[in-house]
Formats: sequence, structure tokens, C-alpha cells
Amino acid sequence: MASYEEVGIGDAVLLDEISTSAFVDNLRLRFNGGKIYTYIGEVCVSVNPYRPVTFYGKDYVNQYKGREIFERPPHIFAIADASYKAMKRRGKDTCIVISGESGSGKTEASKIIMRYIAAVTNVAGQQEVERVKNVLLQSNSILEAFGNAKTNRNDNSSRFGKYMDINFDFKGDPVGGHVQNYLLEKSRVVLQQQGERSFHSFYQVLFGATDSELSRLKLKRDVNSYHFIRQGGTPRVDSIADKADYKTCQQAFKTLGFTPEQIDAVWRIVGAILHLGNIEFSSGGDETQIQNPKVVKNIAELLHVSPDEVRKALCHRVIAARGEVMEKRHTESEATFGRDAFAKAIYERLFSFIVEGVNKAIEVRYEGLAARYKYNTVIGVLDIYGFEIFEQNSFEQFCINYCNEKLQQLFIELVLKQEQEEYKREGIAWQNIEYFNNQIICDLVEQPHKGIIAITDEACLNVGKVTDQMLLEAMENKLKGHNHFTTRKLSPMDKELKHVEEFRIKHYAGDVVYSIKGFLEKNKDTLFQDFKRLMYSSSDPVISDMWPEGAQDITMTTKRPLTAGTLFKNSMVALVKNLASKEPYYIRCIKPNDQKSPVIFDQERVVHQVNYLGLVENLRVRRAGFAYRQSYDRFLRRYKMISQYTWPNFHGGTDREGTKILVEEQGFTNDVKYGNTKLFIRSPQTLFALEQGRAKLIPGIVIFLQKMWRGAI
Ligand code: AD9
Ligand code: MG
Repeated sequence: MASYEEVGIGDAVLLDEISTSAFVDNLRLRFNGGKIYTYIGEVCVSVNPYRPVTFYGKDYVNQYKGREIFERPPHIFAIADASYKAMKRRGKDTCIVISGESGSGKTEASKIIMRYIAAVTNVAGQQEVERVKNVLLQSNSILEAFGNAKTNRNDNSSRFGKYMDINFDFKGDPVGGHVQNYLLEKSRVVLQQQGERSFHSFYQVLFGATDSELSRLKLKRDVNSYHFIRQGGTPRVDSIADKADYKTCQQAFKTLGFTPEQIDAVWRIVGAILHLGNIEFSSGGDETQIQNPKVVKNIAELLHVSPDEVRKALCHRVIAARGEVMEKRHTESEATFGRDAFAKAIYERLFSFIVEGVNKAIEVRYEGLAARYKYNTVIGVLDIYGFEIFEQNSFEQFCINYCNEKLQQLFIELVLKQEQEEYKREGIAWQNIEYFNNQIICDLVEQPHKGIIAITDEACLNVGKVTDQMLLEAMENKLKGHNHFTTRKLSPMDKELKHVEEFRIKHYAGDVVYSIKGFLEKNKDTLFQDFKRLMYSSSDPVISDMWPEGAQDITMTTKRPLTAGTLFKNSMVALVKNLASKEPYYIRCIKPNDQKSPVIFDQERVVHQVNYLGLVENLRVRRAGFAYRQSYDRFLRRYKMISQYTWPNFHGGTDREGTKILVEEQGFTNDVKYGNTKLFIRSPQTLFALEQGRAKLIPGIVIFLQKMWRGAI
């Protein structure tokens, strides 16, 4: 095997020169030589190879298993192993945060990590652990079928955020897990941009189901027959095998323990949505009518509800005013709006149902040994939708890009800020390193009262009276002068803002122009009660159970639900808090070009990503800094056996003095600095040498102690 070090420098900390161009040159050299991973200390930078690669097999697993990061050439396995070791040896909860823009390789990375963990665990071959591993791995194909889609950035783009905890027992074997999903981009169910597709599931069923399955769903094997999924004009994608994926997905449903009735209901809902898209309304006379009643019948049969109720829910709404219940007929545009909202809502609910099913299958079952010890640590893997800019950017991109701001903020907090603050606190001489802190953009979005989400929420209180345009004006008033927000009115000379209904946010990763159109409605996320009652009335318990709120009496007033924006914000705050409570490991993904080519390294695109990800700042902090640090007492406790002066105990002074004697005796003085409470070690090799010294002595010590216990000494 050729060594990675033959191409470029594996750990950028060792580069002769620290600059963006030197860093990117090294990445290019390595990319061209087939080396897609490069370290900055313990942060792993991954450049999407856009081709199948050969370094994820068993032979590679064995090379990384149980090794220290710096012992082997850079690889994502080493990061997975480091996080696993920290969890297993030190009982720490760890997390692996994977970030990078759309199409940079996050989802692939998360799957590689999961496969690695599956490969190195359960040496004893326990049945339950095997089951859990299998379920964890297979859950991906279901979640991707229903939550991923082809976009203009990525053929398999995640349209939901995913955080997966894997739980381990005291032996370090996976015993379960939990998936937390974040805001699914449900607008895609009814609308796609040119060149894009809806969620894979729709095409999988059309291309993959048997003739008889299709006829039971009353579907034709023809994407172009269905309004909801043909708008992008690209039903077939070279890189996607819908037919085979359908089979895999069906198999995964079975493995995960979904019942035949549940699986059947899942595809019936998918079918019903396709039919819904073909419903057309006309407003002959003053009555909005459905033009194609046959389609209504199909929907009713698939959802196990009455066709008459479907028709009613699509054309009217029932409202309660002052205790009286009335029927109000929709206008044609209200009816179309209701239809789309219904389609989006049942797909979103279906997705949550599927996630719940996955969670049931991987829930920790405290049986056998795990029950007795209940000792449980987790590794969390975060794979979220990447930063994205499209021709048209709306509320969904706004949420996705805000999410990426939050992750960048976490990275800054943990890697850049805290690191530097610790040096100051410990009194270590330190040259401050400047970096762009994106907190200001997080505030722009999430601040109470003044942030974009709060302003939108306020406008939503008066939906009906407030228009999207008025919302934009409210933003202009409150955000005037903000360096990262502008509109055409605020900067009339700005040629890039072409329309009055647009605003621009200067994100950490680039400028994005958003259209305000639909913001209010998407934030409010209205679904007429009638549809909830309709779904609840289904004679299929699987469907009825998905919609418990449909049971509610129409005259009962309900509390105003939280808006989509606020729910998303809250979930992001909780996510960041959760990640910050764990020991983090980072994979920073980079997209080498926009053509999905394995041979193009687009210098400009990579420089841009390296800049906004703050990788060179990361490198500076890392290079000037120290790889490891430990408080004096812990350091001494761990390594005291190496020196005759400190073993079995150091009596000559403080822990700091003891540490100093040990370090001097071992000849590491030039590689360490003495902080106020901690020892700082510059290079991993020093720590490695200490660990080896300790490992060599331990067997002898164990024998010594055993003899002592037996009274032989
Ligand atoms: V998005 O934010 O969900 O739109 P991701 O998740 O960052 O995006 P993804 O992992 O889906 O990107 O990668 C995009 C494509 O790049 C994959 O479908 C593969 O074709 C390709 N890819 C990414 N990583 C690898 C890899 N390690 N080896 C081979 C890869 N191909
Ligand atoms: Mg993805």
C-alpha cells in the first residue's frame, strides 16, 4: 500500500507555510493523488472524490482499529475510532459533527462512520447486538427514500436534518439508538424547481413496484401523469437506481419490524398524494367544484375514508363562531392552497411516522447484561442539510442556512474561541488569532423581538391583514443598518437585488438572496382542521393513529401552535446544547467542483469553502497551540510509574513540581508548557511516548500488585 504521506502533507499542521494558498495547494495535491482526507490536528477535512474509492474495506478497518489518530495516514476511520475510544475508555459521550455545503459528502461520511462502528464492535457475535447494527445500517435506506431528493446541487440531497445517537453498553457494543429529525423540506412534495425531483419515494414506487402493487395503488407507471412530481422535468437520474432502491427500502421496512399493514399504509399514502396533485378545481357559478371526481374516489379508497368527506374537506371548511358551526365554501385558490397544504402535511406526518418506526426498532432494550449494568454511553452522529444557494431561495433555504450558521457557531465556540480562552486563562503566552465570528448572523435570525424569525412570527399573528410585502417592510424597519441584511429599498444601488420582494443575508458561507414570497404562510403552516378530522376518520388504524388531533371537537378553542420558524429555532438551540455537552469530533466536508467530477479541483470554489469554514484559522490556532493538555494531578496519576522520582508517589512538592520532574527526566521539556493548572503538550508524539512507557510498565505493575495482594511481598 502506498503511504498517504507520499502525496502532500497528511496533517496540515506540518505545512512549511500557513496560508490559504498553501493549505489549498496541499488539498489539491492530495485530491489529485487520491488522498481525500487531510487533518488539521484532530479535525478531518474530507474532499468529495465523486467516484467509488477502495479504502473502506475490512483491510482498512483493521489498520485503524484501536490505533491513535496520528499513527496512520489520515482517514475518516481514525476519527470514528477516536470518538469510539473516548467513549469506551473514558466513558465519555462523544459526537461527530459533519459539516460542509450541499453535495460535499456529509451523508456519505455519516454512513462510512456507522459502517466502521458496526465493523469494529460485537466481537462476541451477540445476536441482539447484530440485530441493532443491522437495523442502524438499514434505517438509512428508508430515511433517504423518504427524506432525500435530487436537487440541482446534489442527486441525493438530504432534505431533512438528522442527528443519530448510538447507544453502547459497558463493553462498547451498540445496543440501540435514536434518530432525531429536523424540519423536512415538505414544500418539495408539491413544487420542484427545474432540474430537481420530489422525494425519492415517489419515483421508487412508480419505477419499482410490481404491476399488481401499482394497480392496487391505482397508479400508472408514468411520472408525467402526476402533476406533483413532474415539474422538475427530470424523472430519471443516471446516478439513481429507483427500482433497486425500492426493493432495498421494502426489505429495510421488514428488517426494522414494520408490519405488512404499516408498509401498505405507507405506500397508500404516497399514492394518495400523487392522486391529490391531479385534483383540479373549477369555480363554475359561485361554487368551487372538483373537476375529476374519479380521482377523489381513488384518494378515498387509498386512505380508507369516505369519498364524500374527501370532497367536502377539499371544497369547504367548517368553522365555529360563537358556538355555532358553519360550513364555508372555499374559493378556487383557497381550495388549491388547502389541497397542497394537505399533501405536504400528510407526507410530513408520514415521515415522522417512519422515523418513529425506526426509533422503535433501535430503542435500547435492557435485556441480559445491559439490564444489569445499565451503563450506557452514546456517540452522536450529526448529518444535516448543507448550506445551499439556488436560483430561487425561500423559507426552506432560510432555515437550512440558519442551521449551518448555528453549526459554524458551535465550531467557533469549541475549536477557536474556547481554545484561545483557555491559553489566556492558563497564562500561556499566546498571539491572538483573528477569525470571523458569525454570532452576528445567528442573532440576525434568532434574536427575540429583533430577529427575522421573531419579526415573521409577529406578522403571523395578523395573517390575513399582513402580506409578505408588509412583512418585508417590517424587517426593513427593524433591521435597517444591519451589516448582514439588505433589501432593494435599503440599498437602491444594489444591482443584485432585482426584485422588491427580495432580501439578502450575508451568510458566513456567502450571500443568499431570499424571496419573501410565502414566508408568512410557510411560517404559520396552516392546515385546515377538516383535513385532520378526515385523516382521523380513516378506518385504517395506521392512518387514523397518525392524526390523533383530528379527534378534537370543532368548537374547542386551541392554543395557537408555535410557528414553523420558532419550532425550528428551538430545535436548533436544543441541538447545539446537546452537541456542546459531548466531546466533539469534526469532519469538514469540501466539494471540489460543481460538475460532480472526480477529476476537477476547482481552485476558486475550494478556496471559498476553506475560507468560510475557517480552516486556516483552525490551522493557526492548532499550530500555535497544543495537542494535549491535562491537569497536573491527573497527569501525574496516569504517568507517575514512568519515573523513579514519582513512583509510587511523589512526596517532594506539588503535583506541578512532580510533573516537572517527570517531564525533565523524560526529556520532553521543549515540547511542553506549564500552565496555571494544567500541563500543555505540543505534539501528539510526546503523549504517545508517555503512553507507551506506561503500557510497557503496566504488566509488571499488575504482577507486583497481585503478589502484594496474595501476601507474597
Ligand atoms: V446535502 O447537504 O445532503 O445536499 P451531502 O450530504 O453533503 O449533501 P452526499 O454525502 O450526499 O452530500 O454526497 C454527494 C455525492 O457525492 C454522493 O451521492 C456520492 O456520489 C459522492 N460522494 C460523497 N462522498 C463520497 C465518498 N466518500 N466516496 C465516494 C462520495 N463518493
Ligand atoms: Mg446529505
